[in-house]
Amino acid sequence: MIKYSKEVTAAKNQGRPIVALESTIISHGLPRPTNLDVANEVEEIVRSQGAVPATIAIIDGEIFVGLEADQLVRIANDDNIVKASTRDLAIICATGKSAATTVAATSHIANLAGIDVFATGGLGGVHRGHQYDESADLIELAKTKIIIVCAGVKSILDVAGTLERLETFAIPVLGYKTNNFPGFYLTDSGFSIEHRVESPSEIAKIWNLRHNLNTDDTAIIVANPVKNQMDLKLHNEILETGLAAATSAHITGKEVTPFLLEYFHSTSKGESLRVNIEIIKANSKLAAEIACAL
Ligand code: PSU
Ligand code: MN
Repeated sequence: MIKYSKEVTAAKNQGRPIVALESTIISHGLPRPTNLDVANEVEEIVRSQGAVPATIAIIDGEIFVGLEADQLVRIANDDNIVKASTRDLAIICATGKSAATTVAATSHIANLAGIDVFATGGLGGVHRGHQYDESADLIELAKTKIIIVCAGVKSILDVAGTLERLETFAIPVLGYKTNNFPGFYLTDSGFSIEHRVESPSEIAKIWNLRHNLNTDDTAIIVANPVKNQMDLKLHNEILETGLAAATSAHITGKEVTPFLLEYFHSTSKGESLRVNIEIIKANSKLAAEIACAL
């Protein structure tokens, strides 16, 4: 079912560390042409740490773990690339379509491919004011063994609600050198987290002990706060107008998150884009360090 890039095939044969990377951030999270540049730079960052990048996507009905250069270009530039969550995978494959994978779908495929570490920007979560709009990311992370490095959940979400759901699902959250849960664009979402880790080797130790204790059915979230956060006043203004714009435009379902991210990028005149890029680069570096530590 799964096809591997040349680089990932070699890494698997040699037992080298591999880091899974998500593709929805490329197709639906970042504007063109920056998206392709960032996708390439992120892969380079993983390599520079001694690990191998495996960007995951579906192309013409086939699942790829690791993309060749021309495939990455297609994910970044083709208008027909849809956003696929776990429930869409079999349908996209059966119909021969092409899709970028969300955190949920990427985690699922990475786990099938035997990859333990995954870097993304921000997780999906519970949406504000919509009781039943909860990202399938949470459901997938509740049943998939993977270490996911992110900058918390997007501040466009109901952060308190999302943290409660993570607790319900028994998904551990580790603050990387912090006790404050990060808010994607913001270093601190205003909510604290109990467990703090200081190094990739500490995370590797927890990963291994979880296995011994048979508490390893879920993902582990490593929350890595952005260093140079978005201007707080600008952030809060855009958040308020963006949520109102989404409601009045009747945006629903899987369009909500891309709509809000695009609203931030266009309204903040590059500021949210700068932060988003910093986040994904820092998370990929940390994920590569963790993969090496494992
Ligand atoms: N992080 C980013 N940009 C993104 C996303 C995460 O920096 O575009 C994507 C991920 O693919 C995540 C998805 O899984 O947003 C969540 O969408 P939803 O709320 O529809 O589940
Ligand atoms: Mn949703």
